[in-house]
Amino acid sequence: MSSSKNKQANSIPEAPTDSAEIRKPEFHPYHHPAAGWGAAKSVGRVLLEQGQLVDGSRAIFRMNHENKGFDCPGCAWPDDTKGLRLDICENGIKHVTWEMTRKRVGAEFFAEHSVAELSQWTEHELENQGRLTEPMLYDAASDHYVLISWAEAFEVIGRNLRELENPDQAAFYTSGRLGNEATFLYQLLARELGTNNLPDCSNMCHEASGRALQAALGTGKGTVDLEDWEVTDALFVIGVNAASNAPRMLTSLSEAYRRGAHIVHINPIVEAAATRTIVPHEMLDMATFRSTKTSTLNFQPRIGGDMALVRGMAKAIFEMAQSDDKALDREFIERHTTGFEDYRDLCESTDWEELEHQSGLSRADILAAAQVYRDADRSIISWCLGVTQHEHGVDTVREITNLLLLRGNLGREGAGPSPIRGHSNVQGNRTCGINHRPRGEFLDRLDEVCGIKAPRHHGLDTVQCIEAMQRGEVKVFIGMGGNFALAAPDTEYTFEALRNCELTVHVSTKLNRSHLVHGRTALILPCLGRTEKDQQAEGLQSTSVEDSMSMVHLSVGMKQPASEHLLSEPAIIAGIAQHALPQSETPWQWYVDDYDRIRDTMSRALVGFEDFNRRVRLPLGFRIKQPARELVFHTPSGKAEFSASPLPDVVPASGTLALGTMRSHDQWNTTIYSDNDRYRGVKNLRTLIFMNAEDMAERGIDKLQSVDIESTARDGSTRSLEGYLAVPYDIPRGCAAGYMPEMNALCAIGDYSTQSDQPIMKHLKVRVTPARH
Ligand SMILES: Nc1nc2c(c(=O)[nH]1)N[C@H]1C(S)=C(S)[C@@H](COP(=O)(O)OP(=O)(O)OC[C@H]3O[C@@H](n4cnc5c(=O)[nH]c(N)nc54)[C@H](O)[C@@H]3O)O[C@H]1N2
Ligand SMILES: Nc1nc2c(c(=O)[nH]1)N[C@H]1C(S)=C(S)[C@@H](COP(=O)(O)OP(=O)(O)OC[C@H]3O[C@@H](n4cnc5c(=O)[nH]c(N)nc54)[C@H](O)[C@@H]3O)O[C@H]1N2
Ligand SMILES: [Mo]
Repeated sequence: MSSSKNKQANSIPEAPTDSAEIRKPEFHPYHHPAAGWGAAKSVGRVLLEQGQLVDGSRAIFRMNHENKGFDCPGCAWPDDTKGLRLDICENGIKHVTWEMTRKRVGAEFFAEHSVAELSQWTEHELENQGRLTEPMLYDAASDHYVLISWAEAFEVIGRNLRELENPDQAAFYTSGRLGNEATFLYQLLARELGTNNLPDCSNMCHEASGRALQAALGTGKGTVDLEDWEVTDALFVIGVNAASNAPRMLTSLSEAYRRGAHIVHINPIVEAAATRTIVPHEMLDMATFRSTKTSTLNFQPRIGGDMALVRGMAKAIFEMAQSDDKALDREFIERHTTGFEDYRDLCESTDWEELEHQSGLSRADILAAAQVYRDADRSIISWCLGVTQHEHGVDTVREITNLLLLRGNLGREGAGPSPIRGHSNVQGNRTCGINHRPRGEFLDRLDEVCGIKAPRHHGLDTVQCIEAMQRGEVKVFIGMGGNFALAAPDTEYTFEALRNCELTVHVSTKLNRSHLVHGRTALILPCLGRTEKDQQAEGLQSTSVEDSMSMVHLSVGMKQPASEHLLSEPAIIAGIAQHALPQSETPWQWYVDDYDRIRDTMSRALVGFEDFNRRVRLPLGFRIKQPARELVFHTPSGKAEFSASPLPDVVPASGTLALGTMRSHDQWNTTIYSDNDRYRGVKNLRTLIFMNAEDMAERGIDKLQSVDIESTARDGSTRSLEGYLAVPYDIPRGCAAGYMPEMNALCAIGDYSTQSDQPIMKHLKVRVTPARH
């Protein structure tokens, strides 16, 4: 359908435009432990580049500290519960420093550069200009963004929303770092207006986990916390690149290893966390280069092969149970579950050849994994995008839950499911109402507490929202953080969809692609970052966030704002609401004056937030209760439910490869810090494809040779990227990997999971050939 090279309007530039410095791509396999001096060096470089050597270092010491500092705006890994002095990591530091940069983007910058010109810049060049400082309006006549006052900006949005024929013509996107208080106001605004169109980054991330856990256990979240990680006997880590994407997990992995727990990594790629690490906060280890192992076993299934592996492990447990009456926890199964017999029959009737073929692992490997699971009294299974971004993501998470149920690994210390969430508050966003399919009870309570009449019909998720914009049915798009244009699948299609809007609004800290791919009217609204002081009428404010393990705690900014013109996210939402809903009885400004007032309302509207203002001020905050952890299951049967789904066929057809898109070590989603990927041994290169050496040889492709990649969608349409470099890598045959967001050009809009509606970002069907040009 499209070729995305040299078509600026509908694609993204691939190489820096401004520098003579196009450095030579390099690839040398990496053999050092994760974290340690390589990480320290990389942090130093970012601190220097952003002019933050002193302030940045000071801030780092205030990060993730018991309600006194700000929460790291990076990943959702929980904070150390023992008040660890330096609970930080390389990528968290890079992330914070990126926000705290001294560089600024104000009206003068936009006067100098037209949108057409900025469209030629790379993602790194755009974000690296620094913090946005003033509200800007797109001026079509000059093709420049021009200064606008906040009052006028709110009026533009208010007018556009008031003039819609119906509220479902607006969509309210959230990227998962919005604090809980702003989140609550944001969903209130959408629902008071009359729509549940609340697409969010979860739609591309852990939607599958939420749906599977809800169906199986009656809760959409994991049930374990960090203390469980500290006592478990076996940890299974499936489809997570922890060293890059949740680096503080390295501490937990190495501690687990030291006390003799088993750690099993399941990933087509042996990532850095699956080998050794220098524990990020142990300075002595840094000085002496002492590293700790973070793995006892590694299995490399084929892409999409996890469900077959997990089913194989269950089958092995059933086989063991014939002579070992401790292999199954029969009492637990009897008392707390339904559907056991069907699941057992299904496992028994699936033959080993099929399991080996679909998982890409030998029976001996599957048995070895099962043995670790059998020998552990308590097991935790954790997973991330390697499991969820597939057609059968929901089935796979349910299969993981089935395996846990077989040995009663639920509702007791050291055992249970542990999805690793992405953005720092993506889990809190859902808890506080960002959900395009809200439950009736949630809305009933919201209506009662807030005096509104929320719509009951479901709203649009990310993919549906793009399709609706493309058809002209959604006319106003508001992005509360994030970089929708690039994060979403099918770059060209998504660009067209956004350009089709009457109005696009982005509340952002940094300049990004979404500002350049805009609607007829477009606004950029700059906001405070998490590191900054948030001063309102009643004093300095704090916001709260919820981590991957359901701990809710306060985050307090400590830096002077990047500009005096910035508003907080709650203030921006309130400003929009007052203009969009002139008759509203919600006390928007009163809420913004003192966030305690928002929290008081939330404590009445949200289950689990009782006494919110007091509990959130406890030293470590509070944990939202997970009923499933107490073995209370809000499922139709009142029990934990086994599933019995057929195994999908994930084996690529001859000549094609299964391609997974992922992050490098030097990026935060669409934010690219550099073109290096240290742990994977890559320098100065992002337009690459990791391939098995034999798959390369078969196609006559040499190391770092230029190739073309063509994906084929379900509907038969094709998309392509040209001039990518092939990197021979330790990955199973038939599998390949490369970086998002560049490779989103290959993801067809219609290729989303029928189970979770998530775009299938980890299993693209591609053909790779030597480059034609
Ligand atoms: N520094 C940094 N931290 C981040 C982010 C970031 O961009 N940068 N992003 C944040 C966000 S929003 C999220 S959601 C998380 C994402 O965290 P991850 O899930 O680690 O993200 P990816 O980079 O997509 O890596 C996916 C991993 O799954 C593996 N994989 C691919 N396909 C399969 C498969 O079929 N089976 C298995 N078992 N594994 C597979 C890949 O080899 C890779 O190791 O990280 C969060 N943390
Ligand atoms: N192919 C492919 N595509 C993917 C994925 C994949 O694995 N493969 N992963 C998906 C996943 S898991 C996710 S979560 C999405 C990520 O999607 P998004 O969350 O939409 O994208 P980010 O890149 O995290 O957004 C970066 C922008 O956020 C803004 N920002 C930063 N801090 C703040 C703040 O404090 N407030 C506000 N208002 N704005 C701020 C900055 O302007 C910055 O440019 O991408 C998805 N896309
Ligand atoms: Mo994510």
